[in-house]
Amino acid sequence: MSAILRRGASLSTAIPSAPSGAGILHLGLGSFHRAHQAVYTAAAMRAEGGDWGIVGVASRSRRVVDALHAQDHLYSVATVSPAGTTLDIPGVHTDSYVAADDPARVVADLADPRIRIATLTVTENGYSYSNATQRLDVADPIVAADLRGGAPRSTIGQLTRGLQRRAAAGGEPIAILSCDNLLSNGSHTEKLVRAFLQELPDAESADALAYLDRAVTFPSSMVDRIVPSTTPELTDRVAALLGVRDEVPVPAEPFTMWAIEDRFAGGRPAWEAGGAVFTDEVGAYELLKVRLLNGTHSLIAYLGALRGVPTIPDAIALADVEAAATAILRSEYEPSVTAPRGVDIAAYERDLFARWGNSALGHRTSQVGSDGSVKLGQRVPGPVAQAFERGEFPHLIALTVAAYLACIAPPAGFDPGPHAAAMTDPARERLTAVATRGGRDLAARAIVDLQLFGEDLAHRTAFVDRVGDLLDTIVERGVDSAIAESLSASGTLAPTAP
Ligand code: CS2
Repeated sequence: MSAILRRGASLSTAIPSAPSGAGILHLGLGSFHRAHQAVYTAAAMRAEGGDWGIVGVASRSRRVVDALHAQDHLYSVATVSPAGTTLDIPGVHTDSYVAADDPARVVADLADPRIRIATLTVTENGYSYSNATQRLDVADPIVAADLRGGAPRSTIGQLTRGLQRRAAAGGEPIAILSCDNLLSNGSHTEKLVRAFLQELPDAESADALAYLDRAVTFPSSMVDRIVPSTTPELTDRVAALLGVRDEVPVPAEPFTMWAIEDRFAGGRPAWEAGGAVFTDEVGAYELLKVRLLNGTHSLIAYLGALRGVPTIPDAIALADVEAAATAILRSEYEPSVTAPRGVDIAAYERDLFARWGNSALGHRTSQVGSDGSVKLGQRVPGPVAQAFERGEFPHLIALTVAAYLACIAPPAGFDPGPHAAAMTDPARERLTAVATRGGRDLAARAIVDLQLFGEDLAHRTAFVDRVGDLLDTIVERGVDSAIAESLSASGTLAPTAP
Protein backbone atom coordinates (compact mmCIF):
# COMPACT_ATOMS: atom_id res chain seq x y z
CA MET A 1 0.00 0.00 0.00
CA SER A 2 1.68 3.23 -1.05
CA ALA A 3 -0.91 6.03 -0.46
CA ILE A 4 -0.30 7.81 2.82
CA LEU A 5 -2.67 9.47 5.25
CA ARG A 6 -3.25 13.08 4.09
CA ARG A 7 -6.11 15.52 3.88
CA GLY A 8 -8.13 14.63 0.79
CA ALA A 9 -7.18 10.92 0.95
CA SER A 10 -10.13 8.60 0.61
CA LEU A 11 -10.44 6.62 3.83
CA SER A 12 -12.74 4.43 5.85
CA THR A 13 -12.64 7.02 8.70
CA ALA A 14 -13.71 10.67 8.64
CA ILE A 15 -11.02 13.39 8.65
CA PRO A 16 -12.14 16.45 10.64
CA SER A 17 -11.66 19.90 9.10
CA ALA A 18 -8.41 21.66 10.00
CA PRO A 19 -8.50 23.85 13.15
CA SER A 20 -8.81 27.58 12.42
CA GLY A 21 -5.76 28.39 14.56
CA ALA A 22 -3.59 27.09 17.38
CA GLY A 23 -4.29 28.10 21.00
CA ILE A 24 -2.37 25.27 22.69
CA LEU A 25 1.35 24.56 22.79
CA HIS A 26 2.03 20.99 23.86
CA LEU A 27 5.42 19.88 25.21
CA GLY A 28 5.99 16.12 24.91
CA LEU A 29 4.54 14.92 21.62
CA GLY A 30 4.48 11.27 22.67
CA SER A 31 1.81 8.63 22.22
CA PHE A 32 -0.01 9.47 25.45
CA HIS A 33 -0.73 13.06 24.45
CA ARG A 34 -1.87 11.99 21.01
CA ALA A 35 -4.34 9.44 22.44
CA HIS A 36 -5.55 11.60 25.32
CA GLN A 37 -5.53 15.42 25.28
CA ALA A 38 -5.68 15.52 21.46
CA VAL A 39 -8.80 13.32 21.45
CA TYR A 40 -10.56 15.50 24.05
CA THR A 41 -9.56 18.63 22.12
CA ALA A 42 -11.02 17.17 18.91
CA ALA A 43 -14.31 16.52 20.74
CA ALA A 44 -14.28 20.05 22.16
CA MET A 45 -13.77 21.62 18.75
CA ARG A 46 -16.46 19.40 17.19
CA ALA A 47 -18.85 20.60 19.91
CA GLU A 48 -17.99 24.27 20.14
CA GLY A 49 -15.37 25.19 17.54
CA GLY A 50 -12.70 27.62 18.72
CA ASP A 51 -9.11 28.11 17.65
CA TRP A 52 -7.76 25.44 19.96
CA GLY A 53 -5.50 23.69 17.50
CA ILE A 54 -2.31 22.24 19.02
CA VAL A 55 1.32 22.92 18.13
CA GLY A 56 3.13 19.76 19.24
CA VAL A 57 6.71 19.84 20.48
CA ALA A 58 8.72 16.62 20.70
CA SER A 59 11.67 16.78 23.06
CA ARG A 60 14.40 15.07 21.01
CA SER A 61 13.18 12.48 18.53
CA ARG A 62 12.31 13.52 14.96
CA ARG A 63 10.34 10.36 14.17
CA VAL A 64 6.81 11.51 14.99
CA VAL A 65 7.42 15.08 13.84
CA ASP A 66 8.73 14.01 10.42
CA ALA A 67 5.84 11.60 9.92
CA LEU A 68 3.28 14.20 10.97
CA HIS A 69 4.69 16.74 8.52
CA ALA A 70 4.40 14.16 5.73
CA GLN A 71 0.79 13.40 6.80
CA ASP A 72 -0.65 16.95 7.09
CA HIS A 73 -0.43 16.44 10.87
CA LEU A 74 -2.97 13.63 10.79
CA TYR A 75 -2.63 10.29 12.60
CA SER A 76 -5.03 7.72 13.92
CA VAL A 77 -5.85 6.57 17.41
CA ALA A 78 -6.56 2.83 17.40
CA THR A 79 -8.81 1.86 20.29
CA VAL A 80 -7.86 -1.75 20.94
CA SER A 81 -9.83 -4.31 22.93
CA PRO A 82 -10.54 -8.02 22.64
CA ALA A 83 -13.74 -6.96 20.79
CA GLY A 84 -11.67 -5.42 17.98
CA THR A 85 -9.98 -2.21 16.85
CA THR A 86 -11.72 1.07 16.01
CA LEU A 87 -10.00 4.12 14.49
CA ASP A 88 -10.37 7.85 15.03
CA ILE A 89 -8.41 10.71 13.52
CA PRO A 90 -8.29 13.63 15.97
CA GLY A 91 -6.79 16.05 13.37
CA VAL A 92 -6.12 18.82 15.89
CA HIS A 93 -2.41 19.47 15.40
CA THR A 94 -1.52 22.45 13.25
CA ASP A 95 2.27 22.14 13.41
CA SER A 96 5.05 20.27 15.19
CA TYR A 97 8.79 20.50 15.77
CA VAL A 98 11.62 19.14 17.90
CA ALA A 99 12.65 21.24 20.90
CA ALA A 100 16.26 20.02 20.84
CA ASP A 101 16.59 21.27 17.23
CA ASP A 102 14.82 24.56 17.88
CA PRO A 103 14.86 25.45 21.60
CA ALA A 104 14.46 29.19 20.93
CA ARG A 105 11.17 28.49 19.16
CA VAL A 106 9.64 26.99 22.32
CA VAL A 107 10.39 30.24 24.15
CA ALA A 108 8.97 32.33 21.28
CA ASP A 109 5.81 30.21 21.05
CA LEU A 110 5.18 30.50 24.77
CA ALA A 111 5.33 34.27 24.37
CA ASP A 112 2.90 34.26 21.42
CA PRO A 113 -0.43 35.76 22.62
CA ARG A 114 -2.39 33.35 20.38
CA ILE A 115 -1.19 30.52 22.63
CA ARG A 116 -3.37 30.51 25.76
CA ILE A 117 -2.61 27.08 27.20
CA ALA A 118 0.63 25.12 27.42
CA THR A 119 0.09 21.44 28.17
CA LEU A 120 2.81 19.05 29.29
CA THR A 121 3.38 15.30 29.06
CA VAL A 122 7.09 15.09 29.68
CA THR A 123 6.94 12.07 32.06
CA GLU A 124 7.68 12.04 35.78
CA ASN A 125 11.34 12.28 34.86
CA GLY A 126 10.95 15.48 32.84
CA TYR A 127 10.46 18.00 35.65
CA SER A 128 14.08 18.33 36.86
CA TYR A 129 12.86 17.59 40.36
CA SER A 130 15.12 15.87 42.84
CA ASN A 131 13.31 13.45 45.18
CA ALA A 132 16.37 13.54 47.42
CA THR A 133 16.49 17.32 47.90
CA GLN A 134 12.74 17.79 47.27
CA ARG A 135 13.38 20.77 45.05
CA LEU A 136 14.45 21.88 41.56
CA ASP A 137 17.54 19.86 40.68
CA VAL A 138 19.94 22.78 40.26
CA ALA A 139 22.84 20.32 40.28
CA ASP A 140 21.63 18.85 36.99
CA PRO A 141 24.01 20.18 34.30
CA ILE A 142 21.13 20.94 31.90
CA VAL A 143 19.26 22.97 34.53
CA ALA A 144 22.48 24.71 35.54
CA ALA A 145 23.13 25.65 31.90
CA ASP A 146 19.54 26.88 31.50
CA LEU A 147 19.99 29.08 34.57
CA ARG A 148 23.12 30.61 33.05
CA GLY A 149 21.15 31.65 29.93
CA GLY A 150 21.06 30.68 26.26
CA ALA A 151 18.33 28.60 24.65
CA PRO A 152 16.91 26.40 27.44
CA ARG A 153 16.86 22.60 27.17
CA SER A 154 15.02 21.49 30.32
CA THR A 155 11.23 21.66 30.33
CA ILE A 156 11.19 23.89 33.42
CA GLY A 157 13.85 26.12 31.82
CA GLN A 158 11.80 26.37 28.61
CA LEU A 159 8.59 27.18 30.47
CA THR A 160 10.25 29.78 32.67
CA ARG A 161 12.16 31.50 29.87
CA GLY A 162 8.96 31.47 27.78
CA LEU A 163 6.93 33.02 30.60
CA GLN A 164 9.62 35.67 31.17
CA ARG A 165 9.44 36.56 27.47
CA ARG A 166 5.62 36.57 27.59
CA ALA A 167 5.65 38.88 30.61
CA ALA A 168 7.89 41.29 28.71
CA ALA A 169 5.75 41.06 25.55
CA GLY A 170 2.53 42.26 27.16
CA GLY A 171 1.79 39.61 29.74
CA GLU A 172 -1.26 37.95 28.18
CA PRO A 173 -2.89 35.37 30.49
CA ILE A 174 -1.97 31.71 30.04
CA ALA A 175 -2.54 28.41 31.82
CA ILE A 176 0.22 25.82 32.20
CA LEU A 177 -1.43 22.39 32.45
CA SER A 178 0.65 19.42 33.55
CA CYS A 179 -0.76 16.09 32.34
CA ASP A 180 1.84 13.84 33.98
CA ASN A 181 1.31 11.27 36.73
CA LEU A 182 2.55 13.50 39.54
CA LEU A 183 0.65 14.36 42.70
CA SER A 184 -0.56 18.00 42.68
CA ASN A 185 1.00 18.27 39.25
CA GLY A 186 -0.16 21.89 38.76
CA SER A 187 1.27 23.33 41.95
CA HIS A 188 4.35 21.10 41.55
CA THR A 189 5.03 22.67 38.15
CA GLU A 190 4.38 26.17 39.49
CA LYS A 191 6.81 25.64 42.39
CA LEU A 192 9.53 24.49 39.99
CA VAL A 193 9.01 27.48 37.67
CA ARG A 194 9.13 29.84 40.65
CA ALA A 195 12.22 28.05 42.00
CA PHE A 196 13.93 28.55 38.62
CA LEU A 197 13.08 32.28 38.72
CA GLN A 198 14.30 32.57 42.30
CA GLU A 199 17.71 31.27 41.25
CA LEU A 200 18.04 34.29 38.92
CA PRO A 201 19.09 37.82 39.96
CA ASP A 202 16.13 39.93 41.16
CA ALA A 203 16.38 42.28 38.20
CA GLU A 204 15.82 39.35 35.86
CA SER A 205 13.00 37.65 37.73
CA ALA A 206 10.88 40.37 39.36
CA ASP A 207 8.64 41.11 36.34
CA ALA A 208 8.03 37.46 35.64
CA LEU A 209 7.18 36.72 39.30
CA ALA A 210 4.65 39.57 39.31
CA TYR A 211 3.24 38.28 36.00
CA LEU A 212 2.85 34.76 37.48
CA ASP A 213 0.84 36.24 40.37
CA ARG A 214 -1.35 38.23 38.02
CA ALA A 215 -2.03 36.23 34.87
CA VAL A 216 -0.71 32.67 34.94
CA THR A 217 -2.54 29.67 36.37
CA PHE A 218 -1.29 26.13 36.90
CA PRO A 219 -4.37 23.89 37.15
CA SER A 220 -3.78 20.34 38.37
CA SER A 221 -5.16 17.43 36.38
CA MET A 222 -5.47 13.67 36.61
CA VAL A 223 -5.03 11.92 33.28
CA ASP A 224 -5.78 8.29 32.59
CA ARG A 225 -5.59 6.07 29.55
CA ILE A 226 -3.33 3.08 28.99
CA VAL A 227 -1.30 3.80 25.86
CA PRO A 228 1.37 1.25 24.93
CA SER A 229 4.13 1.89 22.41
CA THR A 230 3.20 1.48 18.76
CA THR A 231 4.37 -1.74 17.12
CA PRO A 232 4.97 -2.52 13.41
CA GLU A 233 2.10 -5.02 13.67
CA LEU A 234 -0.29 -2.28 14.83
CA THR A 235 0.91 0.03 12.04
CA ASP A 236 0.11 -2.66 9.45
CA ARG A 237 -3.29 -3.40 11.02
CA VAL A 238 -4.19 0.30 10.99
CA ALA A 239 -3.15 0.61 7.32
CA ALA A 240 -5.41 -2.33 6.44
CA LEU A 241 -8.34 -0.77 8.32
CA LEU A 242 -7.75 2.77 7.09
CA GLY A 243 -7.01 2.05 3.46
CA VAL A 244 -3.89 4.27 3.48
CA ARG A 245 -0.58 4.17 5.32
CA ASP A 246 -0.29 6.00 8.69
CA GLU A 247 3.31 5.77 9.96
CA VAL A 248 2.47 6.98 13.47
CA PRO A 249 -0.80 5.49 14.71
CA VAL A 250 -1.29 5.25 18.48
CA PRO A 251 -2.83 2.21 20.19
CA ALA A 252 -4.94 2.87 23.28
CA GLU A 253 -7.41 1.13 25.55
CA PRO A 254 -11.15 2.02 25.42
CA PHE A 255 -11.08 3.51 28.95
CA THR A 256 -10.20 7.19 29.24
CA MET A 257 -10.54 9.73 32.03
CA TRP A 258 -9.48 13.33 32.65
CA ALA A 259 -10.23 15.31 35.84
CA ILE A 260 -9.14 18.96 35.73
CA GLU A 261 -9.21 22.01 37.98
CA ASP A 262 -11.11 24.73 36.15
CA ARG A 263 -8.51 27.52 36.45
CA PHE A 264 -7.61 28.62 32.94
CA ALA A 265 -6.38 32.21 32.88
CA GLY A 266 -6.61 32.46 29.09
CA GLY A 267 -9.78 30.41 28.52
CA ARG A 268 -10.02 26.77 27.49
CA PRO A 269 -11.62 24.33 25.05
CA ALA A 270 -14.91 22.63 25.99
CA TRP A 271 -13.05 19.44 26.97
CA GLU A 272 -16.15 18.28 28.86
CA ALA A 273 -17.57 17.51 25.40
CA GLY A 274 -15.09 14.62 25.31
CA GLY A 275 -16.00 13.50 28.85
CA ALA A 276 -13.47 15.50 30.92
CA VAL A 277 -14.61 16.28 34.45
CA PHE A 278 -13.98 19.79 35.80
CA THR A 279 -13.75 19.45 39.56
CA ASP A 280 -12.29 20.91 42.74
CA GLU A 281 -11.41 17.35 43.80
CA VAL A 282 -8.49 16.74 41.44
CA GLY A 283 -6.26 15.87 44.41
CA ALA A 284 -8.53 12.96 45.33
CA TYR A 285 -8.62 11.76 41.70
CA GLU A 286 -4.82 11.94 41.53
CA LEU A 287 -4.31 9.88 44.68
CA LEU A 288 -6.83 7.32 43.50
CA LYS A 289 -5.13 6.95 40.15
CA VAL A 290 -1.46 7.25 41.11
CA ARG A 291 -1.83 4.73 43.94
CA LEU A 292 -4.51 2.24 42.86
CA LEU A 293 -3.72 2.14 39.15
CA ASN A 294 -0.09 3.22 38.85
CA GLY A 295 1.19 1.81 42.16
CA THR A 296 -0.33 -1.61 41.48
CA HIS A 297 0.79 -1.39 37.84
CA SER A 298 4.40 -1.10 39.00
CA LEU A 299 4.05 -4.21 41.17
CA ILE A 300 2.52 -6.18 38.27
CA ALA A 301 5.26 -5.00 35.89
CA TYR A 302 8.22 -5.94 38.12
CA LEU A 303 6.76 -9.28 39.22
CA GLY A 304 5.78 -10.06 35.63
CA ALA A 305 9.24 -9.21 34.28
CA LEU A 306 10.91 -11.37 36.94
CA ARG A 307 8.54 -14.20 36.02
CA GLY A 308 9.72 -13.79 32.42
CA VAL A 309 6.51 -12.53 30.82
CA PRO A 310 6.51 -9.71 28.25
CA THR A 311 3.16 -8.03 28.91
CA ILE A 312 0.93 -6.75 31.70
CA PRO A 313 -1.99 -9.01 30.65
CA ASP A 314 0.39 -12.02 30.72
CA ALA A 315 1.51 -10.98 34.21
CA ILE A 316 -1.95 -10.44 35.71
CA ALA A 317 -2.97 -13.84 34.30
CA LEU A 318 -0.49 -15.49 36.72
CA ALA A 319 -2.51 -16.48 39.80
CA ASP A 320 0.02 -15.31 42.37
CA VAL A 321 0.64 -11.96 40.62
CA GLU A 322 -3.12 -11.39 40.54
CA ALA A 323 -3.30 -12.29 44.25
CA ALA A 324 -0.47 -9.84 45.01
CA ALA A 325 -2.21 -7.10 42.98
CA THR A 326 -5.48 -7.72 44.82
CA ALA A 327 -3.75 -7.66 48.20
CA ILE A 328 -1.82 -4.43 47.55
CA LEU A 329 -4.97 -2.73 46.27
CA ARG A 330 -7.25 -3.78 49.10
CA SER A 331 -4.88 -3.68 52.07
CA GLU A 332 -2.28 -1.04 51.20
CA TYR A 333 -3.48 1.41 48.54
CA GLU A 334 -7.25 1.56 49.07
CA PRO A 335 -7.00 2.53 52.77
CA SER A 336 -4.77 5.46 51.73
CA VAL A 337 -7.33 7.19 49.48
CA THR A 338 -10.75 8.82 49.74
CA ALA A 339 -12.99 8.43 46.73
CA PRO A 340 -13.93 11.65 44.94
CA ARG A 341 -17.70 12.36 44.88
CA GLY A 342 -19.50 10.03 42.49
CA VAL A 343 -16.64 7.52 42.16
CA ASP A 344 -17.39 3.97 43.32
CA ILE A 345 -14.05 2.43 44.39
CA ALA A 346 -15.26 -1.17 44.05
CA ALA A 347 -16.34 -0.51 40.44
CA TYR A 348 -13.08 1.39 39.78
CA GLU A 349 -11.07 -1.63 40.99
CA ARG A 350 -13.11 -4.07 38.89
CA ASP A 351 -12.37 -1.88 35.87
CA LEU A 352 -8.66 -1.93 36.73
CA PHE A 353 -8.45 -5.72 36.49
CA ALA A 354 -10.32 -5.68 33.16
CA ARG A 355 -7.99 -2.94 31.88
CA TRP A 356 -4.80 -4.73 32.98
CA GLY A 357 -6.16 -7.91 31.44
CA ASN A 358 -6.69 -6.34 27.98
CA SER A 359 -4.62 -8.90 26.09
CA ALA A 360 -5.27 -7.27 22.72
CA LEU A 361 -3.33 -4.21 23.87
CA GLY A 362 -0.08 -5.99 24.76
CA HIS A 363 1.18 -3.30 27.19
CA ARG A 364 4.75 -4.31 28.00
CA THR A 365 6.13 -4.98 31.46
CA SER A 366 9.35 -3.24 30.39
CA GLN A 367 7.42 -0.04 29.50
CA VAL A 368 5.60 0.20 32.84
CA GLY A 369 8.75 -0.86 34.71
CA SER A 370 10.89 1.89 33.16
CA ASP A 371 11.81 5.00 35.20
CA GLY A 372 10.75 3.33 38.45
CA SER A 373 13.21 5.45 40.44
CA VAL A 374 11.09 8.50 39.58
CA LYS A 375 7.66 6.87 39.35
CA LEU A 376 7.82 4.99 42.66
CA GLY A 377 8.63 8.24 44.48
CA GLN A 378 5.11 9.39 43.55
CA ARG A 379 3.42 6.06 44.14
CA VAL A 380 4.75 4.54 47.37
CA PRO A 381 5.95 6.88 50.18
CA GLY A 382 2.51 8.25 51.13
CA PRO A 383 0.79 4.85 51.42
CA VAL A 384 3.80 3.47 53.36
CA ALA A 385 3.58 6.32 55.89
CA GLN A 386 -0.18 5.85 56.19
CA ALA A 387 0.14 2.08 56.70
CA PHE A 388 2.56 2.65 59.60
CA GLU A 389 0.15 5.22 61.06
CA ARG A 390 -2.59 2.58 60.99
CA GLY A 391 -0.20 0.17 62.75
CA GLU A 392 0.09 -2.06 59.67
CA PHE A 393 3.10 -3.17 57.67
CA PRO A 394 3.00 -2.54 53.87
CA HIS A 395 4.39 -5.93 52.81
CA LEU A 396 3.30 -5.73 49.18
CA ILE A 397 4.72 -2.22 48.72
CA ALA A 398 8.00 -3.55 50.13
CA LEU A 399 7.77 -6.34 47.56
CA THR A 400 7.22 -3.72 44.80
CA VAL A 401 10.45 -1.93 45.75
CA ALA A 402 12.39 -5.20 46.15
CA ALA A 403 11.22 -6.43 42.73
CA TYR A 404 12.12 -3.04 41.23
CA LEU A 405 15.68 -3.30 42.63
CA ALA A 406 15.99 -6.90 41.45
CA CYS A 407 15.10 -5.72 37.92
CA ILE A 408 17.17 -2.53 37.75
CA ALA A 409 20.17 -3.29 39.95
CA PRO A 410 20.40 -7.09 39.91
CA PRO A 411 22.99 -8.35 42.40
CA ALA A 412 26.01 -10.10 40.86
CA GLY A 413 25.14 -13.56 39.62
CA PHE A 414 21.39 -12.90 39.45
CA ASP A 415 19.79 -12.65 35.99
CA PRO A 416 16.40 -10.89 36.12
CA GLY A 417 15.68 -11.78 32.49
CA PRO A 418 15.22 -9.88 29.23
CA HIS A 419 12.16 -7.82 30.19
CA ALA A 420 13.92 -6.38 33.23
CA ALA A 421 17.03 -5.75 31.13
CA ALA A 422 14.89 -3.77 28.66
CA MET A 423 13.74 -1.35 31.37
CA THR A 424 15.39 2.06 31.28
CA ASP A 425 15.93 4.03 34.46
CA PRO A 426 17.86 7.23 35.18
CA ALA A 427 19.15 5.73 38.46
CA ARG A 428 20.46 2.47 36.98
CA GLU A 429 24.06 3.67 36.94
CA ARG A 430 23.96 5.23 40.41
CA LEU A 431 22.51 2.02 41.80
CA THR A 432 25.05 -0.26 40.21
CA ALA A 433 28.13 1.99 40.53
CA VAL A 434 28.98 0.69 44.01
CA ALA A 435 29.16 -3.02 44.75
CA THR A 436 26.67 -3.99 47.45
CA ARG A 437 26.73 -6.97 49.77
CA GLY A 438 23.31 -8.54 49.99
CA GLY A 439 19.75 -7.24 49.89
CA ARG A 440 19.82 -5.00 52.96
CA ASP A 441 22.92 -3.25 51.69
CA LEU A 442 21.39 -2.56 48.25
CA ALA A 443 18.06 -1.46 49.76
CA ALA A 444 19.91 0.94 52.06
CA ARG A 445 21.93 2.33 49.17
CA ALA A 446 18.79 3.03 47.11
CA ILE A 447 16.38 4.20 49.80
CA VAL A 448 18.68 5.72 52.43
CA ASP A 449 21.92 6.86 50.76
CA LEU A 450 20.48 7.93 47.39
CA GLN A 451 17.06 8.78 48.89
CA LEU A 452 15.48 7.72 45.61
CA PHE A 453 11.99 7.84 47.06
CA GLY A 454 12.40 10.89 49.31
CA GLU A 455 13.40 11.57 52.86
CA ASP A 456 10.46 10.10 54.74
CA LEU A 457 10.98 6.58 53.39
CA ALA A 458 14.70 6.84 54.13
CA HIS A 459 13.92 6.99 57.87
CA ARG A 460 11.71 3.89 57.87
CA THR A 461 14.35 1.35 58.81
CA ALA A 462 11.95 -1.57 59.23
CA PHE A 463 10.65 -0.97 55.70
CA VAL A 464 14.17 -0.68 54.24
CA ASP A 465 15.23 -3.94 55.94
CA ARG A 466 12.12 -5.72 54.71
CA VAL A 467 12.86 -4.60 51.13
CA GLY A 468 16.38 -5.96 51.54
CA ASP A 469 15.18 -9.32 52.90
CA LEU A 470 12.65 -9.74 50.09
CA LEU A 471 15.39 -8.93 47.60
CA ASP A 472 17.48 -11.74 49.09
CA THR A 473 14.50 -14.06 48.79
CA ILE A 474 14.03 -13.13 45.10
CA VAL A 475 17.71 -13.74 44.40
CA GLU A 476 18.13 -16.92 46.45
CA ARG A 477 14.76 -18.63 46.14
CA GLY A 478 12.99 -16.93 43.25
CA VAL A 479 10.27 -14.34 42.86
CA ASP A 480 7.50 -16.90 43.49
CA SER A 481 8.81 -17.43 47.03
CA ALA A 482 8.97 -13.68 47.62
CA ILE A 483 5.34 -13.31 46.47
CA ALA A 484 4.19 -16.21 48.69
CA GLU A 485 6.12 -14.82 51.67
CA SER A 486 4.64 -11.32 51.22
CA LEU A 487 1.11 -12.62 50.80
CA SER A 488 1.32 -14.75 53.91
CA ALA A 489 2.89 -11.91 55.92
CA SER A 490 0.06 -9.64 54.82
CA GLY A 491 -2.48 -12.22 55.92
CA THR A 492 -3.55 -13.18 52.40
CA LEU A 493 -3.29 -16.82 51.45
CA ALA A 494 -1.16 -17.46 48.38
CA PRO A 495 -3.14 -19.18 45.62
CA THR A 496 -2.49 -22.91 45.44
CA ALA A 497 -0.94 -24.15 42.23
CA PRO A 498 -3.61 -25.39 39.79
C1 CS2 B 1 1.97 3.23 33.84
C2 CS2 B 1 1.23 4.41 33.26
O1 CS2 B 1 4.02 3.29 32.73
C3 CS2 B 1 3.46 3.42 33.81
O2 CS2 B 1 4.06 3.67 34.84
O3 CS2 B 1 1.51 2.97 35.13
O4 CS2 B 1 1.82 4.90 32.10
C4 CS2 B 1 -0.26 4.09 33.01
O5 CS2 B 1 -0.41 3.19 31.95
C5 CS2 B 1 -1.02 5.34 32.72
O6 CS2 B 1 -0.81 6.26 33.76
C6 CS2 B 1 -2.51 5.04 32.55
O7 CS2 B 1 -3.22 6.23 32.56
